[in-house]
Amino acid sequence: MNRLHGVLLWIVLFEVCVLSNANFRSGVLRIVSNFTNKLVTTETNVIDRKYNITSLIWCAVLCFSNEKCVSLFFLSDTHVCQLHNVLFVDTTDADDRPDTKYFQITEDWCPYDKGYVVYRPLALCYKIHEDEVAQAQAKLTCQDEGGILAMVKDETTFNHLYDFLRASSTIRQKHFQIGADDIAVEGSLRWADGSPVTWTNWAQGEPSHDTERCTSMAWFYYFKWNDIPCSHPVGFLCQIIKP
Ligand SMILES: [Ca+2]
Repeated sequence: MNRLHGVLLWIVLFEVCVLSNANFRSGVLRIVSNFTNKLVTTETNVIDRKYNITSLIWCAVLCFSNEKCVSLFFLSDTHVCQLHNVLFVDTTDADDRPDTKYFQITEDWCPYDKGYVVYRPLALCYKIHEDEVAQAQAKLTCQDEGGILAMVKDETTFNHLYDFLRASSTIRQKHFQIGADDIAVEGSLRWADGSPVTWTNWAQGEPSHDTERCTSMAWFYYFKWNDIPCSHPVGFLCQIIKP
């Protein structure tokens, strides 16, 4: 893989045969170039680590074959393939490690070139916006990208977003708006797609005020929910559902 040195963005499209069920699926492997020669060594988000993997393509096949795999480190000198259930976004969480490359896997329906991350078990992809804006602007920004504010309709979705937000230092201590509000009818919380909110994950003592009609995942509540004023500028999460 030495020929890839110096390539800032390398995308390869290929068909992956999933040996367990013989289905063919198409996937995209995208280098996360700012992590070149860096390795995240914390074990928290490792879902598998394989040795004697001599090629990047084989490492990618292992990742595509594991539905929870979101990203991989490939150590080309020692032939180690390390799979993760999240995408890391902060290089300060990684150690220097020569001959290492980091890749995000994604699918062609997910606009990874705009910063979206696919999570196959939920058939959705999502994007963190760290810029802090009021809910109306957050909604517009998601719409401009072909998405909507993220809907956290069940515990499985929450757990994945929790893992993702907790995995990187720069986002671990920020609040993120999600797409639940009761702007239309006070006291009747609805998701961004208009469906009623049935599963909730409020932090203790929340929701706290009738005037707080939008919702954020609050870092100081370990990303459990806090009702907030809709005019309050906060980061936000967009999502795109698999067509
Ligand atoms: Ca509140």
